[in-house]
Amino acid sequence: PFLLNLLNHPQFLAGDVTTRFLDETPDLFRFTARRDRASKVLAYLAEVIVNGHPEIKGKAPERVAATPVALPPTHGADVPRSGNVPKGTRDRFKELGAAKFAAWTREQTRLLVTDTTMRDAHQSLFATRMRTFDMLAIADRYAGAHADLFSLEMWGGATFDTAMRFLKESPWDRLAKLRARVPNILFQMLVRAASAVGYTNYPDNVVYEFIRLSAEAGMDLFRIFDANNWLPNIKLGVDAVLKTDAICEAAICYTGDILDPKRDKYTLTYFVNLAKELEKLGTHFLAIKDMAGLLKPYAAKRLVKALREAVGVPIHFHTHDSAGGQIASYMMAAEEGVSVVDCAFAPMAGVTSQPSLNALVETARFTPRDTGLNFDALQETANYWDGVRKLYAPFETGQLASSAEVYLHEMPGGQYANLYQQAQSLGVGDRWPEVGRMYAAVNRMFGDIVKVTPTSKVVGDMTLFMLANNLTPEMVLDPAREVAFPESVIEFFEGKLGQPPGGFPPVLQARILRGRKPLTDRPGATLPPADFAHARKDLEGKLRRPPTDQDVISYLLYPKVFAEYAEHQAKYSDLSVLPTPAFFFGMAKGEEVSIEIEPGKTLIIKFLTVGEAQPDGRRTVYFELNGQPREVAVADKS
Ligand code: BTN
Ligand code: 3PY
Ligand code: ZN
Repeated sequence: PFLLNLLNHPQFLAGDVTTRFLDETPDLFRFTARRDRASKVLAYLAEVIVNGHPEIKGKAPERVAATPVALPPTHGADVPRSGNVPKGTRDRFKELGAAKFAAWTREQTRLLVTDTTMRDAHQSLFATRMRTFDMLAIADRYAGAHADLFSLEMWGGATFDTAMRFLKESPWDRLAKLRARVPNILFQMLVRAASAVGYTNYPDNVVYEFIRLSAEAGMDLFRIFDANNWLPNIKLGVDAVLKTDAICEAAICYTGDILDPKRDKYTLTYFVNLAKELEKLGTHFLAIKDMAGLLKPYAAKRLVKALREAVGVPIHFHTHDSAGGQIASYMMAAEEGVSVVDCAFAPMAGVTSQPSLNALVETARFTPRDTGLNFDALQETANYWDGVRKLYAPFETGQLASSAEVYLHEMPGGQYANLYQQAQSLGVGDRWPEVGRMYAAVNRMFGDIVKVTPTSKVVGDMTLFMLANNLTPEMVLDPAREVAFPESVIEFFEGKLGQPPGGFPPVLQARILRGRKPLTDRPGATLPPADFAHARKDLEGKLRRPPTDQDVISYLLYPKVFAEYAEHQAKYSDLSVLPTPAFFFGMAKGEEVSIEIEPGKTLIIKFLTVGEAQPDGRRTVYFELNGQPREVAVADKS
């Protein structure tokens, strides 16, 4: 094919060929690149057909593979493409700039709504496994039919890590592709302050560069929180956002119960004082980040009232519906002047996810805080998400209903499905009810901390460690017993995630550190700055191409995960273009998928059959690729 391309090239035919012709004429290689790309995709499909997807094994529901997700009937036709999209919040933000946009937000009477379906909802329901493919399929419709949403939370939190680690796709591509399709609605992301989108504090220059690149890639609003509500760390994240033109939304992480007179650590005063400090840092918005769904309706009323009086920035309320009552909290907050609330489309809402967007909109209808959002438009999009959710059944926890037990264990909604997966892989999945109780006991032992990534992961790790080793809190505290504490627990007590409110419980800390001195300063103040040039060089060798700035920061945040992801890319190419059933469950005999590998270039792949195992354990998988027979040999690992 290369020779044919060369012989038919107009420049070649015209005799206009220099020695640099091959270098300067990339068209010639395009055909080979495509053929190569097709072979890689076939190699992946053959592997999944013969051996299964490593995460799915035995959990592939037969029906799912055969059911394509239906797009809303009005998808496409009535949806204007770029150039002709209705104006949305992003247009307003671009026109006003961050500070004036925040002032505009605070003046609005209608209750504004953020849709978290593409980030927190799937993080909280099925371990952050939603693929870019299923987001892109509905993106045009968002631009066309949902331009009146306040924002889409579609990046950050666990999505960055999970995209590479499990889905083998680029989080940066997801952002770029969604941005191209949805130019009019504000995009927002969740950043764990000094931990960026990771589980440990990074050097300051990594946090600055990550936020700079995210803003450059099209992120509009950054929600910054620290897992200890620790001001020095929050300040770092806020400063990094304020260096860009993006919107800064610093968060107070809510925990405890301000209505309970017996709990005096996380009081109304504590939260109001923290909010005032955040406003002093220069944040444009304030988030109430109720990651576990503990802010009950009457507490929400008191808190929002007090915050409205204490700060001038608009308030954005985030909760999880784990116990089932959180729409009431949103309405109480709405009465007290909250500006924006976080919801997810109904099929992706409830239980450990956000409250239902469709329900919230109807609850507020014909009241002074009517959202003005259209019932039918929302319902059609909800129907789409209903189909998508079914594809991810293997990653669900099986928890079918809300549970008030969250008031006991206080586990963040975003951790639930992930901790469940971890419990399964450690062989304690069948003891899930015990996990909640042990989680609460670990929290008490740690001094009643704020539990949200990454501190929630520390509590989760300790919980699973104690369950797996049949340890009680008394046994852990018994000085006569040797306990090999998990690494994340040691780091937490070393102060590597910052300082929790009220400090560490001294006896447990001394026992864990065995005489070593903990950090009391901001970890970023002493961590040596990352060496970007060195990382770039290191990566160049691994990638065999010049790394982009995005590659470099991904590598600095997740050295191992990024390297493995890059290797997978090199072997199988970009798989985000595969429909989700094919990606996770392979294909059924006779099934055909069409894959757009680049705009206008489609591969039609039909899976025919698998041959008998050869003496060397290999099987041949038979496909048709654009009508031509193709065979792939795969080692059968069964
Ligand atoms: C949380 O723990 O609060 C949020 C969930 C994030 C879980 C991710 S999945 C990959 C990484 N490894 C873990 O053990 N947990 C995190
Ligand atoms: C995350 O950090 O991923 C969270 O969702 C915290 O709530
Ligand atoms: Zn959340």
